[in-house]
Amino acid sequence: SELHQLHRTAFHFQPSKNWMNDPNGPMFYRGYYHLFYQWNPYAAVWGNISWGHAVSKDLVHWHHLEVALAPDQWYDMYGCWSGSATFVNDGKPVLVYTGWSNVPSSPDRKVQMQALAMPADHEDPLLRKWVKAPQNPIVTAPEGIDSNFFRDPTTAWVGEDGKWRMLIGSQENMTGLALLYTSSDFLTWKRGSAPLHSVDSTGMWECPDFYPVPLLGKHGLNTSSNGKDVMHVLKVSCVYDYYVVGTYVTSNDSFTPVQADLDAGIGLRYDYGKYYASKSFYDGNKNRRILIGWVNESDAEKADIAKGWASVQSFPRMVWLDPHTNYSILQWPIEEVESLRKTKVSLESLPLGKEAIMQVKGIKGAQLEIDVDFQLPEQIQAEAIDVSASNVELICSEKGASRIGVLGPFGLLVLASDDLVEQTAIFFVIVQSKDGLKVLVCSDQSRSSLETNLDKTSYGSSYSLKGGQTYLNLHILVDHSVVETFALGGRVCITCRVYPTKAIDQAARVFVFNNGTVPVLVKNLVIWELADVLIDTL
Ligand code: DQQ
Repeated sequence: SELHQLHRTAFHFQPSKNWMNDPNGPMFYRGYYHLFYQWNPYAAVWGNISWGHAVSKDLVHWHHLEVALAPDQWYDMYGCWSGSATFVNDGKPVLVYTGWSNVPSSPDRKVQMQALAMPADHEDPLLRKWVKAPQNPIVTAPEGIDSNFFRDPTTAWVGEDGKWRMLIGSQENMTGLALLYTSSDFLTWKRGSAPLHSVDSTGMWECPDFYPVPLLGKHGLNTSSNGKDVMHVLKVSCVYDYYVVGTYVTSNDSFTPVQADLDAGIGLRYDYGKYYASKSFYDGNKNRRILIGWVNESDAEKADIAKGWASVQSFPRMVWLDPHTNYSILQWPIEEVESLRKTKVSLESLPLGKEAIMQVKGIKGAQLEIDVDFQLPEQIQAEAIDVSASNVELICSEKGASRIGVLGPFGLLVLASDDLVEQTAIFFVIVQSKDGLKVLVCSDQSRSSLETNLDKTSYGSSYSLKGGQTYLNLHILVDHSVVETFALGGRVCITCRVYPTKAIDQAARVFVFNNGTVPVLVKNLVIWELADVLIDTL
């Protein structure tokens, strides 16, 4: 229906139609960014998985190309699953992906194995045609590993000995595994003597990602970089995208998390909302590391079929190590978003007393970038609420945006109708937890749409309130049915999907509110309307 098409995004990447999931093989090559993605060319549900392909000069304006990999070989006949790009031999790109097939000897048993593809013509900057290696499959499941749990090869990197290394996601007796493989020629791969990392009871590790970040600075590093000023990030996807920062010693391929209690699969998350199977790449064009993640729908499958499409990719984010810790990363929308900015409104020093709510005038629509600083009062008064990683989401929903609190809830309502019956609330609450003062960051979707049959789960996370911290920042991208929140300078990210029926397009409004009894101040607020990005086909 027409309403459904209004939920299509304006500047988040989408295929022309049908189902999409994981981003695959992102890279910058000869002037173009390439994005591949898990795509069903024939329906708006998962299946027939091929690698869709698009290129861009700026990671914002995309052009669709023909399918790069289709399930047309015996070893990938049921699907070309996730994988990564690596530059080999003088910067020539190759793709390694997972083929889903069956074993010729027992046709009912599905298996996963890794396959290699090369550009038909690496002089073509668009890399339009890909050729699968005659040697495929290049890696099959080793002894003791279930071939149903053997997938999603990472970008490869070179170790001290000059050999290539890559990770493959797996599990053994519910222990999540990042299996290490080494090679001299990219065709023959040998299993390392131990996995690079594993964590008990975390289940299958899908889509591992492993990359270096500088100890200091925001710049990106080539995936093979290492040294004393370098830390490594390991991300795995198991229900959510979890990451852990550690030190990686290439001489013995040991990876040691700096904080054992924040280990992969149990600790920090890239995003506390809808965000999965993400992948990063080193952007040699702008010397930074970029992260892209799959943002699934929150509506029912039959709604996806009706609208003819499902899923978007997150807006590309830059990632770097938080200079205040050595165990967490920061994320921020890439600066290219600025090229989309149109009308701007801003305001300063707006006091918000108890139960204050105010519409931000002069701006409307469902395509916005918002930046706001809330100033905290000198005297912090906090409700006694004990928050932990396991209860924070529940607290965000039980203590939603409309409740009267003490210092918070205060924040923004986006995609709000004039009468406020529809609204998506992004807000803060200051709480006194057993382990100190915390800021709750919540994304409350409970009133986001009058439509039922949607998953309106609230999302959230918490962060320790530092002594001397005087303001709290929210940076938000709103794009019709996606709201991506970067809170506290990119320390906490939350992405959600919402499907308003009234607060659509030009009828969508923004409000600031404070439902705490303690007054807060909007120190400054800036909102830009963002332009459409037309994704064409080359
Ligand atoms: N999606 C792919 C798999 C991967 C999963 C299949 C993660 O390769 O493990 O479409 O979403």
